[in-house]
Amino acid sequence: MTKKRHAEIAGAGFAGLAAAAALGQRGWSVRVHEMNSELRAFGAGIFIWDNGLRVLNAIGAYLDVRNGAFAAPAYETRTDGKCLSFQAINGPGQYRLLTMTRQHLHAAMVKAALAAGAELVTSSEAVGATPEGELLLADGSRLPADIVLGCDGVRSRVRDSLAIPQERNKYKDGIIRVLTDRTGLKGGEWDHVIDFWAHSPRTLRILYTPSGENDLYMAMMAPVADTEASSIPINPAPWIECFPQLAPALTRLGDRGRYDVYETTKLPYWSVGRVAIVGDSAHAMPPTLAQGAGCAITNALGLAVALEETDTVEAALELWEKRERPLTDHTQRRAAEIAASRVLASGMKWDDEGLRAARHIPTGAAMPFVD
Ligand code: FAD
Ligand code: 3HM
Repeated sequence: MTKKRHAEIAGAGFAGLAAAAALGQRGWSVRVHEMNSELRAFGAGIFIWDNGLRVLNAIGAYLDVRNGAFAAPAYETRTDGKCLSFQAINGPGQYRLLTMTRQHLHAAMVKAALAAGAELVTSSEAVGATPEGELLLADGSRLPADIVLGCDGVRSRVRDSLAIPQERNKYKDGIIRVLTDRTGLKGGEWDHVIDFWAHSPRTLRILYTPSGENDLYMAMMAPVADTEASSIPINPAPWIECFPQLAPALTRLGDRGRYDVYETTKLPYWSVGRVAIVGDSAHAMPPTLAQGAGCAITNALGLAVALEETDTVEAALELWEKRERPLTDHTQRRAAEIAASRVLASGMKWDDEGLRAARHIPTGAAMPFVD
């Protein structure tokens, strides 16, 4: 009998959990280290397009995700009160896009990783890795593995310990993400995803997103320079002035929400020796195409498949990056152009440039959806 191959993974976010489930399904022993004391998601809501849904299906998380997520019948853009684009979604032959709370997605993925046999360890902080395949923890332990994955997010310690050069960009806008309830905003048009933009009296935007039976996610974009609108706790006055129809939700936000500036990280290569950098640690992108997690989980599954298809870890890493990277690079580049130009204010284009990742069938995820 051959010994099970072993993976040590830093980070129990979407990338780490997808990798853990996909490797566990393929007979690996897997341990995931999460620095936080609880397994939970941070942030508010999330959009998962068809490509991400296919990955969730492949790792056994799809039904748990679909039950409790929201399938809006339409996605609109309204700028200064005018409807600039309207797309029916989630019907037969249409784009599939589920919206949900991050906690809902995370819980389903934790369940899938555990079902695949992964061990999930909390309060376990990674501080680095060696190219030979050791994960280094803050408590001084060195854990040998056949492969180490740095799924530890945009500020990845694993990546930085390997001195991989990074290209980083920040943008002029940022986003307050907040979850509230849908009281008073249900039924008819209030079941649509609506991208509200205002150019006067100032430039602000609210991506209004029903995200479950009672959950409403709002991604509230404000320029970094607009200190009044970007402040936390949220100051409702400038927002209500631009979007009076959302006053019922805007007046009950209290001290919820956080403001993050868009940022991008790009690496010249995604692996060093036996260490792979997966997810935001490798390719953080602005959220404008809602594909950061979609690409992260696609690449996590793609890596597990490449490891199954090749004889050595080195060959798998080469195949993986060659196969998965072009689409991630494209998506990151396009998301960055959209962030810099604010072109979404003139309506979403629903074209191949923007939706290439959404249309893509990820490696290892071509099977029919479970129902
Ligand atoms: P993370 O989600 O950051 O997870 C990293 C995990 O590692 C965390 O659990 C963290 O606690 C843990 N960790 C960190 N450091 C260590 C360490 N040293 N040791 C151990 N554990 C560690 N994507 C979409 O697909 N759809 C969207 O709608 C969408 N909306 C977005 C909106 C905004 C405003 C932003 C900023 C991003 C959005 N994204 C979206 C992108 C998405 O959030 C990320 O791409 C995704 O979270 C990346 O997952 P990850 O697992 O790589 O990293
Ligand atoms: C889901 C999502 N999509 C787009 C943006 C954006 O353009 O900032 C933010 C989001 O949370």
